[in-house]
Amino acid sequence: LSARNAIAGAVLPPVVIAIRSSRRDLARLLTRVENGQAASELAALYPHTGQAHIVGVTGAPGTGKSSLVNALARRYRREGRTVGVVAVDPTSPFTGGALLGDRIRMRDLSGDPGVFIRSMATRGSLGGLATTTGDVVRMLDAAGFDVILIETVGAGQSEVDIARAAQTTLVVEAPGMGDEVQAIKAGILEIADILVVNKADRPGVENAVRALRAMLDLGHRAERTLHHGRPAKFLAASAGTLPDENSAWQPPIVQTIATGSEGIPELAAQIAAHRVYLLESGVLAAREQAQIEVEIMERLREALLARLLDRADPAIFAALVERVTARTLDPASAARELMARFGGTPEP
Ligand SMILES: Nc1nc2c(ncn2[C@@H]2O[C@H](COP(=O)(O)OP(=O)(O)OP(=O)(O)O)[C@@H](O)[C@H]2O)c(=O)[nH]1
Ligand SMILES: [Mg+2]
Repeated sequence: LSARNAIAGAVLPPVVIAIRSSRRDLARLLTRVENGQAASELAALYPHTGQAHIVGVTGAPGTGKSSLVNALARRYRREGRTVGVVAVDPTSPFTGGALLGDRIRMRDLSGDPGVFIRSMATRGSLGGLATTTGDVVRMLDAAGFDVILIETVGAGQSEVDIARAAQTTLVVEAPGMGDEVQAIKAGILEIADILVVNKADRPGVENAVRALRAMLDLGHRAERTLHHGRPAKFLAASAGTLPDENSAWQPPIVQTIATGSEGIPELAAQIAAHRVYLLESGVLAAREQAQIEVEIMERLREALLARLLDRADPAIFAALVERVTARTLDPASAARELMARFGGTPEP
């Protein structure tokens, strides 16, 4: 941290100095981020982000994500790298809702000034969980952590959205849980840069690895793009800039025993290799551009909707709902009418 402070010393905004020198300031600011009250601080620190390797860890409940995060964090610390952890799921050990054993394991990390653990306070936070998680990650990035690990329970679109904040995404499976099928359903194989078969000490590991390999061969990654939420007009602006990721990076399958730290060096090596690939191929820059486009669009959508609803007359809205319910008006026409009445003129 001090090295980075020295390099940019003269131009560091106060907020960056604060979060790099005081964990209490960092914690306090993160709470404000979660409450949607830190727009100016986020703006000030944004130029000082972009240094950390952001690693997402997702997978079905109980597959060993927290144990893996713990094992990886300890390994990075031994290498002298600092680690930020963001746990998004409320049942995660980091939130205290966990088994005692998990909390004891976390203790050796939480006393270490080179590790900062943050659990996301609530679902449905202002501006959406994915957006808030992204802002929390940015703040940890600006705070100077070398690696940021984001743990989420992989189940649906929101996890996919959160994974967009990550540069390298690990999808964690465990033998004998039927997770392979789960993964297809949720589409999370599509977001996997590295597949981890944890609990390799349990029976059925070979089957799990074989099933995953078969699925990878079937080309479940074909859909990996980030056009979600990008209108065609703007999509065209960056079309063709995304390299063909599927041919260039084949997601490795790494077997681990998180509780015994086995396979962790191999996993860390694959994570590092993916980082090198991202940088050298230009995929990192291309993905980031795509992510930024999506984020701006989403924030714009939110802002426009908020502005319109702010102006709209609740009585008129209620009347429209009634007409749609009575089948005298269709929903699209109702939305158009609201748009025509309240969305037309820009604010002075
Ligand atoms: N046998 C074995 N047990 C493991 C391994 N990794 C984790 N566990 C155990 O599996 C249980 C769940 O581990 P967690 O790390 O909490 O899993 P998680 O995916 O974070 O769980 P959620 O956050 O609740 O979804 C704990 O009891 C761990 O001790 C492993 O490699 N082998
Ligand atoms: Mg967990």
